[in-house]
Amino acid sequence: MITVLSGGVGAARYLVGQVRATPPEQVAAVVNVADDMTLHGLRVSPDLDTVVYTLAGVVNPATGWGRDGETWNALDELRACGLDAWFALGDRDLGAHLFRTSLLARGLPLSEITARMAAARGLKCRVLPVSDDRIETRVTLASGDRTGAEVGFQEYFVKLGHEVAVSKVRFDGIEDARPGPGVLEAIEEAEAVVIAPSNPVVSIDPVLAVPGVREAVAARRDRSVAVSPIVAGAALKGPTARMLKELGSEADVASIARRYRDVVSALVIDEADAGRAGEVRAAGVRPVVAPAVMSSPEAAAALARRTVAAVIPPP
Ligand code: FO1
Repeated sequence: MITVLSGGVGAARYLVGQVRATPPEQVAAVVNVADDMTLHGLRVSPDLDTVVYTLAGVVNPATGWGRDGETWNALDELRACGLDAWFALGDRDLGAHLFRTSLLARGLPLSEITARMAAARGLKCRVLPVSDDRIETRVTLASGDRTGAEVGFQEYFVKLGHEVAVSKVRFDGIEDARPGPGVLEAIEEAEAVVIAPSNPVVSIDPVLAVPGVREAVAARRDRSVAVSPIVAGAALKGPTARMLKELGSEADVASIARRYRDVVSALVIDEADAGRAGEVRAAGVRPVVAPAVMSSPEAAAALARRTVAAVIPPP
């Protein structure tokens, strides 16, 4: 089993490579749920949907989230009713949200619903929400006319276009959250645990912060490896580099190594960062230099092979 701790778009692209590099039945994605929210009465789970849609080959290729071939009639109707519909739920995507929300209302846990959605899409790998409990990322704004206000993650990310500075991130509900079914086992029994190239602050931290998860990964440190989401001082996607700096870290591979050193023994860094391998080593993490920009599924598969090989001893 190869277990991949995952956020949204970056992780989904890495997972496409992992299921090419490894039999998909032997891959488990443990996915962040702290970006989730309730909107128009619907339960939205962006990272779970991004992972499932991407692995199923039905994701919107232009955005990396949402469905391909999407139409927006329902959104247009909401706006026609006068609603400030800032979060774009497409007509096809709404189907998935109706399914998830109605089954949650019948008392099914998110893990069971996600397993059904993944199986219905023909996925052979496991997609495990890190928790069935509600965890909500809350962000304190540090610039603009709402400085000091705390908002939900999607309000910061989508409504405010992640253009405002942030001074604090916290995960509401995390202390009482329990790991979802199969999550700790997937970490304990894995041949390799991979931290995907996702935003460390808002995608990986809320996975590791679920009580028991960080400890389980740390116990497998020799078999755990991260893929740097930072290449040459910039994020592959989204506001990762800026968030790291705003919250007091550097946006470079050495800082990623320091952040993860208690849970991983190796860090995959891009060839562009080969010159900084010594700083990664000085942080107590083995650097592995490999092309880390996933420009195609083949490139993602090659990255997954190099990543897993970094912590699995040769036979
Ligand atoms: N991201 C945007 O930038 N704008 C949107 O309107 C938007 C809608 C949306 C709907 C469903 C979904 O699953 C994801 C959506 N996302 C949107 C992406 C989402 O905000 C991000 O993927 C994350 O939560 C960050 O990982």
